Parts: sequence; structure tokens; C-alpha cells
Amino acid sequence: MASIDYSERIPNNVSLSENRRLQRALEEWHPKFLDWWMGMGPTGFQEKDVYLRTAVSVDAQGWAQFDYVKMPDYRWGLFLAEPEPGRTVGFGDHLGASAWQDVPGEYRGVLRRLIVTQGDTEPASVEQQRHLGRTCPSLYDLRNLFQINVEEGRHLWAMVYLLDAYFGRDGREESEALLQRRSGDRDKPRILGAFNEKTPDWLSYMMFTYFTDRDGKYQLASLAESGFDPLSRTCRFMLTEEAHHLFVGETGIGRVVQRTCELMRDGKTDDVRRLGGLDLATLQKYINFHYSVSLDLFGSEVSTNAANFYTMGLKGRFEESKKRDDHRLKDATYTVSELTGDRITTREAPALPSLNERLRDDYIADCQRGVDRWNQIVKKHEIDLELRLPHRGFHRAIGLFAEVKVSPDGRVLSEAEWDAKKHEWLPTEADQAYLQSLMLPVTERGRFANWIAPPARGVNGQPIDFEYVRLA
Ligand code: BYC
Repeated sequence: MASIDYSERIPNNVSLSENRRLQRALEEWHPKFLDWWMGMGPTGFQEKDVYLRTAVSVDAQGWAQFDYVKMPDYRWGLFLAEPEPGRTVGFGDHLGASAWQDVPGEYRGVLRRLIVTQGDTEPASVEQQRHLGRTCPSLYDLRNLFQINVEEGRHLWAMVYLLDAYFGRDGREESEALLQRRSGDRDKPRILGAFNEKTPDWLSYMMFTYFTDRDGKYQLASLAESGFDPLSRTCRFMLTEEAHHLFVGETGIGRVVQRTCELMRDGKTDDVRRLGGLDLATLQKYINFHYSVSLDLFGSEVSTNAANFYTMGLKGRFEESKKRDDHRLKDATYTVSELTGDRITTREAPALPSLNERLRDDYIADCQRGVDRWNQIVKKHEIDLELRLPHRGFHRAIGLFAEVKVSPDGRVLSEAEWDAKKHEWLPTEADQAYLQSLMLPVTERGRFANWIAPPARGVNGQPIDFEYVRLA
């Protein structure tokens, strides 16, 4: 059951051949997906052999196989985690009822919207990253970029499967629309803010995979708790793929920090730009930017949508099933931020509408763990500086803090104070131009750009100087 049928055109473990209608819908969508992939996927590398992993089973252990593949030949497919016999709805008004194998009629619109919002982020991220291949810092990094891109493509398939299998004609229309919106497009943008930002350089990409993919982890984990069992199962498998994306982000930034510290130590200077490196002050600005736009992805602090998703049993809390409370939260409270004049305070609010904030808190704690590990690298080099997450109110466009300007250390500022300081806190055009000047491709086996250290080890036990992408 756990193994995947690769003999079919669309690899799957959902017995696709037994559902002709769905098979036809997906086979019609497939060439449109490929058109989108060729037009909006990684530019310039579609004909190259890339050392990629492909899912061969949905077991937690040993689900992947590695081989050279040309990206358009990647076997995108439908992979759901194994069903849990007797699974019940774990929270909300339907707590304890059998998990739904079909869409509850009254929740159809809400559920479709959740799936579309999730699905929209996947092709968006591929679009955002499509020009990066040209400026890769190494073959190892290039391969990891493409691995992430094909898997985001597969995550799109995962959501399209749900739309086509469970939402009839509406679902098929949404599947088409997922290929029509474009990241950053004025007329038909992607749904969520962060997915319309540019990813113009490799530092932005690593920050994106650390901070924005981590939103993916928390949202997918909440959807994996869903009472709608097919959504739960598909998100559970997506999470196993997501782990690699987060690894790329955390180790990528760690390697930049490592290289920066080496340059500082060897050159006895903080000004590593002179040595072709990325100074810690610039890294801090990119952390500030990507963290703040990713915090926006959790929605408002107080949200009736979030309360409804939960009460309906569609979207749970992070690790809902491990929590020891009533899983209904009707009488519970949660601490949320509040603005009192120009002071940021907290108050106890009803727990249900505060669920976005609660998930954001889980996310913040997780973000901090990686920052602590980067700071260990700084400390090891006997450098007296710490990278920090800015205050949650800094540079926000959604929710309570969208109305005010907040400094990284959490002070509410006047517009004038903000304008005077923002260039110290967020990447400026000059910073972006400097970064662009570093973005020169390094494609010799085993070599790395000057601004980033090599990884500790290669992919799948291969050496670091392995030919991860065959460019010849
Ligand atoms: N930008 O009640 P509110 C990933 C809208 S990342 C623009 O505050 P709600 C990945 C909101 O839609 C994970 N609009 O928020 C990572 C609503 O509009 P409507 C993606 C925003 O609804 C890297 C209105 O404002 N998955 O997988 O409780 C690479 C009021 O909203 C934003 C999901 O997001 C924003 N930032 O929660 C690849 C999971 N924030 O409905 C992939 C599914 C809010 O009034 N989505 N709005 O027209 C959800 O659970 C919820 O839609 C949200 C928002 C958490 C995003």
C-alpha cells in the first residue's frame, strides 16, 4: 500500500486507474502544468541532468530514490500518507466523529478556499526562484534549488488532486486558475503577500527557504490535523518533503554566517565587503525583511476565519493531537498583543479567534532555534555580535501592527523616526546592488562562491565535489 505505482502516466498511491473521471481531469491538466513549468519554471536548465530524489514510497523511512533526471521528466504524482484506521476528527464541533472521506457539504466553500490558498503558494515559489540558476554559488546549491522547485511543483499536484477529486467543476476551474496567477503580477497576483515578493539573489532565496518555507511547515502541520482525511493525508506526506527545504534554508544561511566569520577573522575586519563577503549587518537586514513578511502569512491576531476553520474541524493547531485540553477551546483564552496608545502590551483574548497568533507563536519559537544555531557559529569565531529576530510588530502589513511603525526592538515610532532609520533595518537598493555584484555563477565541481562556505556533507552520501548537475 505504501509503495507508489510508477507504471501509470501519473504516479500515485490513490488507485487513480480505478477513477476514470478523475484520471481524465488530471490527464487534461498535466500538459497545462508542463506548459506552465516550461514557461515559469527554472530558466535555462530544463535540458540538464540533475541529481534528484523522487518519492518511491510514502513510508517515513527510505521513501526516496536518487538519480539523474531532466526536470521536465520528473515524475510528479499523487502521494498520500497511509490512512489511519478509525481516525476521528480531533477538534472543534465535530470532535470524535469519524474523519470525513468526502467534503462535508456545508464546508465546501471554506475548505476549497483553504486548499486553493495553500496550493497557490507552491507554483508561486517556483516562479519567484526561476532566475536563480544562472547565478548559483555551486553545483551543490544548484541541485538543491532544483530539488525544491520540482517538489513545490509536486505540492501543487497534491492540492490539484484534492480540488479535482473532491470539488467537481469548481475544483477543476480552481486547478486552472492556479496555473494562471503569477507571482508579482499587478493584474493577477498570487494570493498571499510574501509570494509576490521578488527572490532576486541567493541570500534572499536562503532566507525564503528558512522563513517562508517554515510558514509552510506550520500551515501544513495544522492542515494535517484536518478532519477532512484526504487533506490530512496529503499534508502529512508533504511535510516529509518540506523538511529538506527547511534544511536548505538553515544550513544555507549557516554557511553564509560561517564564511562571513572566517573572512572577519582572517581579514581582522568587520567590513567583509572589502573581501567579497556578506557582512553580518546585511544578513541582519535580510533576516528582518524575510521574517516580517513571513509573519504576515499567519493572518490577523484576531480572526473569525481562524475560529471557523477550527470549529468546523478543518484546520487544527500545530500538534493538535498531542495537546491535553478539551480541543474545543470555547471557554479558553490566549495572550495576544495589543496597542495601547504608542505602547505594545498584551491582553487575554478568547482562544478561538486567536488561533493565528498561537500558530505564529509556535513559528516564532522555531525560527529562534535556527538563529541560536547561527549565533553559535558567530560565537565560535569569538565575534561579539548576535543575529536577532526583530520584534513581531516590525515591518508588518497584516493585522494589528499594519497600522503602526515598530522598530526591531519593539518601540512604536513616528513616521519621521521610521523614515530616518528604515535603511538601517531593511535592505536598501545599495545593499541589493552589492548582493547582485556577488551573484556570479560558480559551476566547477567542488567549488563555492567566496561568500558562502561549503556544506558539511554532500547529498545522499555523495562527495561535495560530485557532479550534482551535468552542465556539459
Ligand atoms: N497576504 O482572518 P485573516 C507554503 C487575507 S506557505 C494577503 O487575518 P485568515 C510554502 C485572508 O486571506 C503556507 N492576504 O486571516 C512556503 C483573508 O481574506 P478573505 C501556505 C492575506 O483567513 C514556501 C483576509 O486577509 N498555506 O506552503 O485567518 C514555498 C483576512 O484574513 C494575508 C496557508 O496559508 C497575507 N499574508 O488566515 C512554498 C494555509 N493574510 O478570506 C510553499 C491556508 C491574510 O477575507 N491558508 N490575508 O478574502 C490559511 O490558513 C489562511 O488563509 C491564512 C490567513 C493563514 C493565510
